[in-house]
Amino acid sequence: MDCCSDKHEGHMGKMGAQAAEVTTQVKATGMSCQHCVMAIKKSVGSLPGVKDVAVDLATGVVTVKHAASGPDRDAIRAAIREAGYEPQD
Ligand SMILES: [Cu+2]
Repeated sequence: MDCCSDKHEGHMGKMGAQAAEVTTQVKATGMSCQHCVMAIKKSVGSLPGVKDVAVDLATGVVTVKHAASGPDRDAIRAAIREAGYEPQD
């Protein structure tokens, strides 16, 4: 039964969710406390397809776990900017 399972990840829905999950990291400036972390998490987390958002205050790196289908890097950057912070890359 596993002869072609690797070809079906893209349209297996829930079953393939784990394998289809990707991580995007965007560096941002302006974050200084837990309030900022929450603001970023709320804004980025509201994008469709996002499963988890982590913010490292020390490095300014926002780590987003999301579906392979999206959101793309630009959408994440836009959400960070919308929350009031400046994406750097
Ligand atoms: Cu803050």
